[in-house]
Amino acid sequence: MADYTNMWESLGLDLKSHDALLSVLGNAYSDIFLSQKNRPEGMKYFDFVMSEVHGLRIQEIVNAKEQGRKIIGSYCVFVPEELVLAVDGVAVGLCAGAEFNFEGAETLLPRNTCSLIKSAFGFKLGKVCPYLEACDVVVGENTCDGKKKAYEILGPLVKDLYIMDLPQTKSETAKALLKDEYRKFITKLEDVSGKKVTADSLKKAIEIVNAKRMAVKRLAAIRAADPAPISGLDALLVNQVFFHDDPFRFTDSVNKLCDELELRVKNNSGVFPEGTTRVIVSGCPMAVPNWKVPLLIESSNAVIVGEESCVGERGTRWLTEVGGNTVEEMLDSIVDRYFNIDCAIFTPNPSRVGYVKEMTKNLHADGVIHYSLQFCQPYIMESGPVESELEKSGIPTLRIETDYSQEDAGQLKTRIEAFVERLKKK
Ligand code: BJ8
Repeated sequence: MADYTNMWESLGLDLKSHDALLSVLGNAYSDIFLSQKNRPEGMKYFDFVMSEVHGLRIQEIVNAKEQGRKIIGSYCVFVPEELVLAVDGVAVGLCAGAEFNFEGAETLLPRNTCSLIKSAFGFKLGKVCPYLEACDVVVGENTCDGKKKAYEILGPLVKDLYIMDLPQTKSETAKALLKDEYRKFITKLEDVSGKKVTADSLKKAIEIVNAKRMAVKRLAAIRAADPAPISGLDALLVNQVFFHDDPFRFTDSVNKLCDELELRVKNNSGVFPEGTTRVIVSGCPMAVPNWKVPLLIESSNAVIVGEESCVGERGTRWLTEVGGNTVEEMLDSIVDRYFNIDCAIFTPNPSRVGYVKEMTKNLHADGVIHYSLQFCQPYIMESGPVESELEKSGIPTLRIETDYSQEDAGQLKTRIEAFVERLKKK
């Protein structure tokens, strides 16, 4: 990586802590990803992205800022990238997946807060996230209670925190609320950028984001093959990079990867032997660099063939209809698209378990591992009913609850291995 010290300094990063973080990350990446056997050639692009995730990509974002484009950060897949692109903004995902500076985070947050929220605060207080520091606006969405209340504390720490309210049910009134919130968000984006959302700019933005989603949907479908042409770890990485990369380059790279994988499928070649136990992971999102559980699964003689998660199919499986001619009509399509998202903050939320079943069938999975972060009430609460419903349908399910530390890795590995054994005997 080139020397980006001046850029990091100008963003206000704490260089010493940032160096320490990058070195831990770099080592973890080599150990976890580069040591995998028979990886697709197309993963080289993603290796490069990861090696430059705080370098070249940030340089591009800083250049975009200098050209007057606004950088809009968010923590949730309910914040429509289409609207950001429609004012020529740059959308970046800010969810944090590493245990960094939790002591600092716990000076502001209760200890019993999920790791994802603590990590976001740890990164902010430790000044190590160049994405967050480059943001002109950070969008905080009212989803779970943890995030909702944490944004009240985050507000004074960032330049411009914009709160987006979100519904918690799937009623018609709830849908109207979502539309109203997206309308207000358009006004906010127009104010900060000085640009108008037009029918033309919105249509183009919808097409860009749809193309990105179609590429990852294509990748998701290829994973139905046995032998698995790509590891779950690599596929997760692609889904994580989705939130950071330039959309055009990302789409192009995923499609190239898919061309290669389709060829692998044709030649019956894969990363794990044919007949390897196949699992779906369902639950809380795994933000980069949260690779702990997938690594444990894939080092226990199983392969992950799908993620029912916001960093996975829950975040990408719906496209936005491209039919309308006016901003209003297109906004309706955007609302229709986002209102489908079956996050556990909704009550009731039956479509989620229905989709896990569908994924299990389509991807020929042997079982489901339900992943919840400790203190994440929505997903932990939902995990019981999800497990019973899946087991009732003959789908073996393992529920795990964990955090970002490595303390429980041994215990989790034992449980995962026992579950994989159970699946083999099916
Ligand atoms: S749409 S899943 S990205 S809210 S893990 S912070 S839920 S306590 S992340 Fe999410 Fe949007 Fe829903 Fe998806 Fe709260 Fe749970 Fe923590 Fe979570």
